Amino acid sequence: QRYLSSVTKPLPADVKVLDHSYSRDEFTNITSRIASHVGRNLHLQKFHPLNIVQQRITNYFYQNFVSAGRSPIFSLYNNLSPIVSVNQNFDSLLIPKDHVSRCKSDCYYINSELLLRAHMTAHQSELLLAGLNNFLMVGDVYRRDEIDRSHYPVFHQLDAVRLRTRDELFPSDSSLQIFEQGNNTDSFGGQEKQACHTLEAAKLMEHELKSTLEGLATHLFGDVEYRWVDTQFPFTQPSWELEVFYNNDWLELLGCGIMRQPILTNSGISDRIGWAFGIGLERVAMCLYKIPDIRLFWSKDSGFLCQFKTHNINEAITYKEISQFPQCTNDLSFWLPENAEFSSNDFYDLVRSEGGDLVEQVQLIDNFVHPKNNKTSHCYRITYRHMQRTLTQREAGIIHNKIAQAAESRLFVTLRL
Ligand code: FA5
Ligand code: MG
Repeated sequence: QRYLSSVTKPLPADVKVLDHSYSRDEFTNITSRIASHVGRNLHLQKFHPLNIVQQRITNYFYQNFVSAGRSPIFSLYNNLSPIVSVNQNFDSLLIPKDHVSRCKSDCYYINSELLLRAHMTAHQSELLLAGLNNFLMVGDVYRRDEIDRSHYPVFHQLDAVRLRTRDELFPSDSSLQIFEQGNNTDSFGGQEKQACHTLEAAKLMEHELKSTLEGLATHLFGDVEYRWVDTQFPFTQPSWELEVFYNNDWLELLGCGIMRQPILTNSGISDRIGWAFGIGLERVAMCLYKIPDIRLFWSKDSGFLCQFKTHNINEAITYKEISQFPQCTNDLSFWLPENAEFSSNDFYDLVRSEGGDLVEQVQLIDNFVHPKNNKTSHCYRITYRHMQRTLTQREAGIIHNKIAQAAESRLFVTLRL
């Protein structure tokens, strides 16, 4: 009896996510490891490859959809909380009560009412209800999955919605409508259009959607081969997937379709037809930058992150595999010489010659002028890593001291110890 109670430790009564406590119930399956990813916001982190990809996609929409006054008509929501209700993630999108995607085995539930969103589409209805007609949503999504080089339980999506009125679709022909009392178009395989839409409106929307997304694929990947694949989503009809042929393989880039009309009606919209899509950011970044492992996106390793430090988001970057051996980081602070020139580049050259290939990165992390004696202090963070074996902190320390001494004798700095 005593043994049993010590191994089956009672679970804490509450689930903690982002410093907030939620009550646990029979649906709870979120782990603290998964909860620790909430709030990392990789898509908002400057110079992160997912942030660069997000910017490239949003720029495409800003540039290609402008008002008469030439301002962008799409607005971007990239800070929506990933904690959503079952209603947001499923019900509002007409996902049937018995649909497999609701399973506990597929989602991270906080409890029977709340979960970590499984797709960005979870926010579609609330933004429609807020009155938006053209919007982009970006964020982290959570699905229970394996951890390997292409799967991770947390990834990022960008979703978009565009609504159109009759006058916008058919400005020069007042006889064309967007709605009709049609029968279900099962004669077209149920795929061609929803019963309430006219064929003209559905076809025009399909054309705008597809040409927009083909343009996006070209914007991201250049002159790429692509194909459209029919698919099904509970919230769009018809629905498609766009695949691109990249690095000798067909890659599913995104899912899209004409929004099911009851989603708009339920948000109080009766005079518009809409299209929507959702694209995975990791997929795009892994292809664009040849990143071999999806786990790398979560790396706090500067050897990964520094490769994306670019001020030109369209720069062609090819990721170079970093050593799997751990880094050692040491800081070096000194006062600059008062009677001699000093430039950071001199120091970088000195570090390269003293540290050789063991130095992965050098960053100036602090630069200040002492208010009383007017002397300038620099602090550099040096990251060491051996490419073939684990470098001990002691070995790194020896090189670090050599660098410090060389800086003192050759660059005339005064070490601050
Ligand atoms: C969806 O999530 C739909 N919400 C997309 C959508 C939005 C359709 C609006 C229609 C209208 P899906 O599960 O296929 O669909 O995911 C969409 C995209 O996310 C995929 O095309 C892919 O690029 C990416 N994705 C999906 N699963 C993963 C995964 N395990 N790892 C990385 N990326 C993924
Ligand atoms: Mg899919």
